[in-house]
Amino acid sequence: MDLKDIYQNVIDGQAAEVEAGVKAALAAGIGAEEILNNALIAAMNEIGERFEAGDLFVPEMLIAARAMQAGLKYLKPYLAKADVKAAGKVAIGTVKGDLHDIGKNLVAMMLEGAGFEIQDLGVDVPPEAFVNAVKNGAQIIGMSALLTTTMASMESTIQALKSAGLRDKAKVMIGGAPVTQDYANKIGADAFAPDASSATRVARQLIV
Ligand code: B1M
Repeated sequence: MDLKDIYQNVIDGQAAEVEAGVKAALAAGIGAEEILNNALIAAMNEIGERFEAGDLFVPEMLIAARAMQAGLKYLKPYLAKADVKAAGKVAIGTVKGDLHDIGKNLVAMMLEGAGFEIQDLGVDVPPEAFVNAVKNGAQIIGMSALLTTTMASMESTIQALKSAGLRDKAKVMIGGAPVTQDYANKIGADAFAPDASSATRVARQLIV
């Protein structure tokens, strides 16, 4: 099994084959970073491009993301050993009062696939938890909301960061079905991303 097979199995959402492929590639002496960049991340980039082009949809994206995660899970200890530098540290959560987590999980998976270190704060996350994450070194706060009624918690979180004197310590990225660029501008977020693959691109820009 070579990197092309792993790549194709991620695209096809074959989690067990991806894990087996990663193990075989490591056993064959291929470096963890090479497997990560040239097979797992490359495949997720293609998935993201196809999603943005409307050639595939959320279910395929989720299945591919899970397959990628299966490989990533096995690769993680090797990456730690190889001391691969994380692209940045992101604390992500669905805001207070909101229990929708499919989109948030997808964004977290895509960011992790792109090399970011992820702290997943879960759902129903109060502003103080985001503030604590920044105190603990998060460079990006990612907030997801699916309900028009919970979007206001994004603004409360930004206010809480300001009150704690931490607003300049982290970038704030927001998203979720009812969230827009206009809303991001209105509440003073640093960025909005409409979907998981653009979230990866936006996060990379925020870290530079
Ligand atoms: Co609910 N729900 N739901 N729901 N639910 C919606 C959101 C709703 C639009 C349905 C409807 O009425 N048509 C509606 C909201 C209406 C509104 O506010 N205007 C709604 C409602 C009303 C509710 C309840 C209040 C229902 C009730 O109990 N009466 C309740 C609320 C519970 C709560 O949160 N407190 C509720 C509950 C639930 C379930 C638990 C049953 C379930 C959630 C299961 C789960 O998440 N584990 C659920 C579901 C599944 C949905 C729908 C059907 C699908 C949401 C979803 O997962 N989409 C949804 C209707 C719909 O959207 N068609 C609906 C797929 C997901 C991949 O997309 O989350 O948009 P999305 O994420 C995208 C982008 O938005 C973006 O990237 C993702 C991938 O491309 N993105 C980010 C998301 N977060 C991001 C963060 C970023 C960047 C990009 O940066 C950090």
